[in-house]
Amino acid sequence: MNTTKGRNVVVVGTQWGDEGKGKLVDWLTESAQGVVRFQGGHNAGHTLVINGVKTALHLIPSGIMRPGVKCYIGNGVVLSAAKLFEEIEGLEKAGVEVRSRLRVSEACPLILAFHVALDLAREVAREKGSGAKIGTTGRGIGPAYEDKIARRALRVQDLKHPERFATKLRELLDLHNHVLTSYLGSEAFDFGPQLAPFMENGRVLFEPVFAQAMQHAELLKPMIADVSRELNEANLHGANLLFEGAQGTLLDVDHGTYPYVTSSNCVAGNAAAGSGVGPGMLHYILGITKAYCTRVGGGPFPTELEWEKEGTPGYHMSTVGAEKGVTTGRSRRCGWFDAALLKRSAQVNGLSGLCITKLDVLDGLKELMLCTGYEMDGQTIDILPMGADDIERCTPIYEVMDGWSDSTVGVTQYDKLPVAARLYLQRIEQVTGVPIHMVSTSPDRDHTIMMR
Ligand code: 2SA
Ligand code: MG
Repeated sequence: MNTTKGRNVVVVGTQWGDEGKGKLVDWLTESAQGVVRFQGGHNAGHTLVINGVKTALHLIPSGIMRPGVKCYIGNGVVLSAAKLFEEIEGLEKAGVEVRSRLRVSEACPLILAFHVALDLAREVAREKGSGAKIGTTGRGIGPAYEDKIARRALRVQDLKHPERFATKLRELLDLHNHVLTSYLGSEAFDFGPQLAPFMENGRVLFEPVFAQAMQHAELLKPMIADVSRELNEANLHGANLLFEGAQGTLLDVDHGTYPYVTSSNCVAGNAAAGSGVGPGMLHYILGITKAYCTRVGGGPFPTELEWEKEGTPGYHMSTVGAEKGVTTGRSRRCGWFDAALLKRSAQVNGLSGLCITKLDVLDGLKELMLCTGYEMDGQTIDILPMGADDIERCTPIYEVMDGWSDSTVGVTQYDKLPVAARLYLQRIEQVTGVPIHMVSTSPDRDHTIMMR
């Protein structure tokens, strides 16, 4: 990878998230001066293990764990100020300096209490209706992006103008309280202790939302910035920037398994629009790819295995891989590696190279199945089709490969990997057409193989 001055890297998840982006971003930050989040919100969960100490980040870029690195929250992120300050305080308790190094775009749409209420109530309505929940993280992400696209969102910059904020908030509450009570039947809901201070009879109250936002405004003001301009100028002066994707390509609102997706564009191209830089500033696109597949939440998953039954390969992945959501604690579904899915991901992201993570989790499996295409409506296809309805009709076509019994945990040289592991990696490269540039062999940041 070229890490000369002013070269920027985008890190994206190529599957359904949780590919191990946090570790890689942190590791790559050694040669970066700025790390940028450009989409999603605190639905993300990035786990870092540094000197054996585990830290989970949701909203703040992973670069925060490296002293001196600047962190940016771009306009494409939906921001819960409440969660931001929770996270800042947690990091400060652990001795990490945050406030002087974090810049937040004034154009970020805000996530407020009613977005969370809408998210939770909609999921219940979906379950009662079609029975098919999206399985959202319940963080208000979708409703906040809806407000953005409908051009009525309250944004970070509105926090600086209390009267303007109050007027817009009243309008938003009129609309959303109507939806909550008349359409979603929110009076009958128990929204839990987190929302209790903000709600009465299924309606979200103006006063507590406004008061909390104004409190956060004071704390946030020193960090509010013209992130687009700062990134452009930093890069001009030779800074290397790292754009940190959240979730994964198959959760992208356009290219993913729609409608079982998140509400933002997770693909590499959005690093530009979601932070305010030109696409020419995205020099290298690294696709983080788990050596098998996982998915948390609902929606199709062609290579899914039975993962709750002891003794099965799926159970092995789930337990050895500790596959639990970092944000919600939900178990992740597990399955075989899907190279036809990765082909789609390679195209929509324009991947420069792959980083294969969690290879060590496959240690000890006798046989590995690699999906290279699907049977769909009597035809053979070699790339994941668009959207959940078509994907539901796909039956995977597998190649059987030998597993390996030696441990790969902590291996840092490619030629120290077992032969079968190298063949597995080579086959992934062949089918997807993307070179593997890195392999991660444990959550520890030093346990990484650089290929070239
Ligand atoms: P949402 O809340 O509207 O974004 O949910 C929509 C879908 O997107 C999925 N989603 C995720 N999938 C994997 N990882 C995510 N982050 C956390 C983690 C998730 C967690 O790192 O483990 O802890 O549960 C993430 N965020 C959103 C979600 O499951 C829905 O399928
Ligand atoms: Mg995650």
